Amino acid sequence: MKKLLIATNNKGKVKELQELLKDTGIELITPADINLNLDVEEDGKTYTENATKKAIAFARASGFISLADDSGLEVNALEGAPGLHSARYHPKAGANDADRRAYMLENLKDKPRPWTAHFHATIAISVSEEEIYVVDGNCYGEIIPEERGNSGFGYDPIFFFPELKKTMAEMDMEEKNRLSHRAIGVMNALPILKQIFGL
Ligand code: ITT
Repeated sequence: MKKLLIATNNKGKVKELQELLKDTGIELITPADINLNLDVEEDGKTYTENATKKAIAFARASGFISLADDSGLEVNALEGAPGLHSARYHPKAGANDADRRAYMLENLKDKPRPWTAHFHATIAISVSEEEIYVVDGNCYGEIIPEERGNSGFGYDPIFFFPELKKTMAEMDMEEKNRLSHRAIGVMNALPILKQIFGL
């Protein structure tokens, strides 16, 4: 059976992608499964460039078909920031997810609410250096000034769905995996994966 490498070093993404792809009949492997330690410099100007670069680099290093995700949170009151730079959105090196959430709230505190925002995910699948597929997904909500919930990762505790009255961190994985940008991206990738893996 052909294998698919989940080409990310982000443990939160690994868990979600494993769950999203678990009933496809595709055998999933992670970088940890094959002792692959690869840090790809994300110097692209678009999500597509970064996702493609990561998928190709992991495919090249492992020999496996690879699926990468480049994602970010775009906040309208911050002119779309942090966007592509969401993983590095903090002036200090060594900052963690909680520091980045606090930094975002600090930057938003004088701006009028609601702080509307959306998550974006671009998924790239590299079969070879020439055969690359790219799809994406978005999900819409708003940033709230206090953290709620303990699930998920990254900006989930401050990303709120007004119609559901909960943050992404107040959802279990099953619910997040029905609504998230990544879930929609994977849904859009499924026909491509089916074709690649002959399912
Ligand atoms: P890889 O490049 O190894 O996949 P990364 O964390 O560096 O891991 P990105 O460059 O795509 O990945 O950065 C995306 C950042 O956007 C991520 O670190 C979070 O801060 C944020 N983010 C993306 N998806 C998210 C989600 O579902 N929930 C909360 N925050 C998310």
